[in-house]
Amino acid sequence: MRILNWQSLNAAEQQRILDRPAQARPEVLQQQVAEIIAAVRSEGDAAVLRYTRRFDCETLDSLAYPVEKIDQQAAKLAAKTRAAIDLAFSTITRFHKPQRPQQLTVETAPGVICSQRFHPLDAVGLYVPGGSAVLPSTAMMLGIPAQLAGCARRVLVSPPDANGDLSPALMYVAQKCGITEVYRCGGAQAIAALAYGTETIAPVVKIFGPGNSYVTAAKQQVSQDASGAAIDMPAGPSELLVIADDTANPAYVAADLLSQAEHGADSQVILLSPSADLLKATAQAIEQQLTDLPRADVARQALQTSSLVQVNSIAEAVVISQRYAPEHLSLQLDDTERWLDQLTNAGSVFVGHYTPESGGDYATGTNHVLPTYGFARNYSSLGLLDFYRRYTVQQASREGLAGLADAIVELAQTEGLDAHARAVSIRLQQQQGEPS
Ligand code: HSO
Ligand code: ZN
Repeated sequence: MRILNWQSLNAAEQQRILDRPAQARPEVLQQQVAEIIAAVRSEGDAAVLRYTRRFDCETLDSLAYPVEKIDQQAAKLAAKTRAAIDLAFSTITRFHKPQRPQQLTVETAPGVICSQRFHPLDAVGLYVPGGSAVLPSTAMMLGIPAQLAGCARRVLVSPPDANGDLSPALMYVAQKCGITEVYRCGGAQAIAALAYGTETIAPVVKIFGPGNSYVTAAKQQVSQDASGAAIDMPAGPSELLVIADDTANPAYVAADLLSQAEHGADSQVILLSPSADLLKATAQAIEQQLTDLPRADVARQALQTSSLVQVNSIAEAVVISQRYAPEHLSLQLDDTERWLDQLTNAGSVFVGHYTPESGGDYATGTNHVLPTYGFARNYSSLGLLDFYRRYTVQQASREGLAGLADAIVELAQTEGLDAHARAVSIRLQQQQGEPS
C-alpha cells in the first residue's frame, strides 16, 4: 500500500482519503429495492419465497424454520464453538444488562409530577446477514439486548443456505437468546416482510441489524413510511481507523487493518501515524499477512480505497479521526488516556496494544452493531436502550395547574392559540369540586 503524507496533500486530496467508497449507481439500487418492497406488499409470502429461491435456495418451500429444525441444527454444533458462544454470550450480557433504563420521576413545580418511562418494543426484527460470511456473533449482538429488554416477539431472519438450512452456530445463538420466531429469508425481501408482514410473518415495529446495500436501502425505505417500521441505524460497510505511534507493533496494526478489510470489498481502513518507520513496517506486514489469508482477494479490493497516512502529530490524527468519524477507532499509542476524551466521534474505541478490533466483534462485551459512513457523528452504537420506547407521563393537581396557568395562557396567546389557553382557564374558573 502507498503511504501518503497528510500535509503534502491539498484539501481535495485529503478529503478523498476520508471519502467512503461510493455506491455504484445508487438510484438503480433504490429503484430495485422499491420494486422488491412493492412485490412483497402486494404478494406477501409468494414474493418473499420467489426471491429467496432465486438468491438463496432453489427448493425452499416455506419461510418458517420450525423449532424441531432449530433444535436439530443447534445440536450439531461442535462443543468448542458452543463454549466460545457461551463465553461471548456471558460478556455481552454482562455489559448490556446494567444498561437497563430507570424510570425517572420529578416534581417539576409544586403539584406537577412528570415521569419518563420505558417500555420494551413489542415486536423486533433481527436481521442476520448470510452471503459471503454467516455471522452468528451478530445474532448475539441483536438477540441478547432484545431478550434483556423483554421484547415479546423477537423475530430472527437470515438467508438460508442452498439446502434451506440455517447454520448450527446461528441456531444455537437463537436458542440461547430465546428467539421466538425464525424465518429463512434475507435481502430487501426480508426487510419488507418484517416491516409490512406477510401471511407467515407478522410485522414488527423495529428492524435491527447490518446487511448489504440492498438491506440497508430497504431499511431506509421502510423507515420513511409511517406504516413501515423503525430501524436501528443506517449501517454500511465496516471501517477501521487506527492511530498508532512508534510504540505500536506493525504486525498487530496490519492484522487489525486486514481484519476489517476482509469483511468486504467496500470496507475501508485507515492508518494515521506520525512515525514513518511504523507506516513502512505496517505496509510490509500487510503484504506479508495477505499471503496466507483465505479472503485476501476481498481484503485487497478493500485496500484499494484504504490509506496509510503520515501525520505530523497525534494531535493532528485526532482532528482527522474526529472528521472521519470511524465505526471502529483503534488507539495503539503510548499515552492513550491523554487523547481518549477528545475522540468522541467513533462507534467504538479500542484502547491499547492488546485490544484488537476483532475482540469487540466477538467477545469483549460491547455491541458490534455500530454507525458507519460518518454516522458516528450523530448516531449511537447499538445498546439495550434501542430496544425500548421512551415516553413521558405528567399529572398536575388543581394547585399545580394554578401555579403554571399564567405562563401557559401567556404562551398560548403568544402563539395565537386561544383554545390552548382556554383549556387551562376553564378549569380554574370552575369551583373546586365541580365535575371535571
Ligand atoms: N466488524 C463487524 C462485525 C463482525 N465482525 C462480525 C466479525 N463478525 C462490524 O462491526
Ligand atoms: Zn469484524
